[in-house]
Amino acid sequence: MSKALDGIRVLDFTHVQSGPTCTQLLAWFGADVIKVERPGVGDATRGQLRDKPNVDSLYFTMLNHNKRSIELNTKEPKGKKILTDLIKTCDVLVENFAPGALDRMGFSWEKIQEINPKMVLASIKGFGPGPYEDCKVYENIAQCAGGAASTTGMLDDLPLVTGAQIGDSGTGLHLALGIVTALFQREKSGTGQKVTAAMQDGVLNLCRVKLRDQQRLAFGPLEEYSQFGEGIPFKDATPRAGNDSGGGQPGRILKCKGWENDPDAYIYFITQAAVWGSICDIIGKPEWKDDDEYSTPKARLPKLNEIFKEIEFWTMKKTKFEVTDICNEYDIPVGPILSMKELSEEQSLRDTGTIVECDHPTRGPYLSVGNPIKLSNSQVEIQRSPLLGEHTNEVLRDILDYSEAEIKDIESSGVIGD
Ligand code: CAO
Repeated sequence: MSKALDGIRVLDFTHVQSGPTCTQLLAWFGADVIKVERPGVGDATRGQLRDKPNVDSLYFTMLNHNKRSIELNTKEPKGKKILTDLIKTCDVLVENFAPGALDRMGFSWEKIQEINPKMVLASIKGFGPGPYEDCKVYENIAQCAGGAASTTGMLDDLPLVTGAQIGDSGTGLHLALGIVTALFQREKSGTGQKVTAAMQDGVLNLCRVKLRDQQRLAFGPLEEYSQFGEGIPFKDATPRAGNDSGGGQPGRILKCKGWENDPDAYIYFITQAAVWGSICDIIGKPEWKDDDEYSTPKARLPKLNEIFKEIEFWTMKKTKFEVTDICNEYDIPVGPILSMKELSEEQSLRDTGTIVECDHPTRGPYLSVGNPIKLSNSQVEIQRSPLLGEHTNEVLRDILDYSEAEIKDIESSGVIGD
């Protein structure tokens, strides 16, 4: 079966998480992704958070599937010549260096266009143009600068960062969409273009509903926030909403059987208006159905603490899976809090390829998250990440058509490592 991005070649100058997420997606869709790494060093994540000595870390292996790796010192003249030849043969160059690094290397956007006018240059930076454009940025900085941290956590506690990598992987996803869109436009225009995704912008895009709430504040309190029912006044910025549901249907995280010992024995329970009657029946409060104090969503808003307490009396007597089964029967939207252990053992995720087991020559078998985006005509086979420089010779020989003599000469120069 052909793959969606068959025939697209990507020069992957990415490292750490944000850029590699993007190029991994392109590789899963069939692009030939060639990762360029510093000789002898490679992507810093190869050696970070290692669980086993002297093998590529899970950090690296889980972000660099289906890619080829070449070692190349792109600051040396011979390395620059090879990079120039690679730019000529590639469709996309993706990078997430610190601001200015590509220019310092001698490969400005103008220079890249001169070498290959069809090239799409895609970059992730922490910030777009403005006061912070020169700053280096990691995940949690982006979460803080993009509005996620100020709106996450409990009202009376510190701002919180989330475990979801919305700054890195989120921005990688944004960039991937920009790249395929630029490739689509190239079909008509014949030329490439520059695609940029700033991590602050990506996080803010994912926090869109919080900017919605910021504007609503001018017109009165946010009635679906718990603090409204608790009589706590709102200030002038969108507050932290704890585990309140983001939409107009109030929800909370409630204890389930075993919560005293199991940190994940909880359920997310949404009191969707459409199924309010069923909720009253299953929790043993049928009288609430016809009581004006409880029967309408508006009447319930100031009483959410009391209502969720009653629901929790019921959920605490059942496991999170029992609550899920019962509620699903009545179309009540609930979600068990699933631990990483439970997710890693979930058969249905294995069946769809969302969780995959890979083998690796030096580390052995490991679990990874496969492609979460499914295309019916572009099946993905998840391949292990490459060893450092595993494909250097193959790329020089088969893609750049260098002769054996040229390759020997390059080898002796040191620009592709030992
Ligand atoms: N050959 C020769 N030199 C190379 C090379 C190669 N193959 N690959 C990289 N380099 C050089 C770069 O050119 C740069 O050199 P200069 O500093 O002299 O210009 C140097 O290596 C370091 O690159 P860097 O500044 O990008 O890396 P860093 O570790 O200092 O910073 C990071 C890392 C992530 C903070 C920074 O790259 C950044 O802000 N990136 C943009 C935002 C981003 O993607 N952040 C997400 C990271 S995941 O949390």
